[in-house]
Amino acid sequence: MARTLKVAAAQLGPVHLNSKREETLARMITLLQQAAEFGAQLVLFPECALTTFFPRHLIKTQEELDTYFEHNDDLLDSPNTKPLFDEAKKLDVDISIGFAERTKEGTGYNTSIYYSVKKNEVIAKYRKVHLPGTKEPFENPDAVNQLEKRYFEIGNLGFKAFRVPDIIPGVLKKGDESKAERNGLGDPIMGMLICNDRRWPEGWRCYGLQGAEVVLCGYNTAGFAPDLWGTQKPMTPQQAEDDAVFHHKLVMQSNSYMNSCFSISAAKAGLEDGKYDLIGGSCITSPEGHVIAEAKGKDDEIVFAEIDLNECRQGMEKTFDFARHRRTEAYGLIVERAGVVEPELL
Ligand code: CDV
Repeated sequence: MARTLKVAAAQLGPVHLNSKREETLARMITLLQQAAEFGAQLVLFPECALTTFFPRHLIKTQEELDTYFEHNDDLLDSPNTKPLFDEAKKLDVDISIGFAERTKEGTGYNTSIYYSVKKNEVIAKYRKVHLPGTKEPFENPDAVNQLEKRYFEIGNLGFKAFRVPDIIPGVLKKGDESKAERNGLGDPIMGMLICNDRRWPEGWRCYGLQGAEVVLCGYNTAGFAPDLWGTQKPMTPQQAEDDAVFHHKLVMQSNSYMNSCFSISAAKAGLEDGKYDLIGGSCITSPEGHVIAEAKGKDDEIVFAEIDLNECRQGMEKTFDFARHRRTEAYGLIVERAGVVEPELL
């Protein structure tokens, strides 16, 4: 039985410091409607989709900082986001969306949730683990800052894969296990990453070990940020942006391949706040590592594909059959050590 899903990345063009929340939400609703016209059952929105990518700015007051965060635990009820979920309900589409989360206790996280329209509830939440950049701004006043370590705590929910209920008819359910000769017959298994996380194979592998078939990743990636990335090989802004898109696709394709899963990535793209360039490159990749759909530009755009999750089986059962081929006894360093310790000098 084919296990097909129609999926979309909703790439957003720039959202500015002075963009009105209602206007941004209206754009997202338009994208959702366009995706539904394609027949999408699931639409992924970018990291911190509702506002400009504020961690590039040194924000001086708590009052201003608060305007970039969602304070309501329940996005389905919050006036900032309710219209998007209402539209998803109307269109019968699942959505995954990234936003800055402020908990009741006051902790900030860079968060992403998965909303299941069949359940009419948020069925999974992920908080970004790999926070890039610095706590303090760079000394260079022209640098593009990345102050996520200042505004967010490290995600505390781990990499927990989840099944998406009732999105594919006829799949194997609990209680039918007698029929289960192999994995890959149930409701689709998904995982979420946020932006910089996609560059770290450890998170992908945690999902791979839970049989994830689709990894969702929203992002805001600067096109030109030499202070952040280093300047060993000086580049023009265009060369730097081309390289950033290359690295984005490289990690989406290679990690999809090495974990035998599809991936969907959605950018916030274009020139934000008048001068900060974000790459496009939203794409859908296959378990064999191919890009099967990608954005053409850097504006609001739907990237759509119909995928068959059974395509994950080839890698999962052959080259990357983890149970047969992984050698955990040799991987101790990966969890014992964070930084590099070189062998002794000769
Ligand atoms: N939002 C991000 O996590 N951005 C980072 C950069 C540019 C440091 C990224 O990995 O794309």
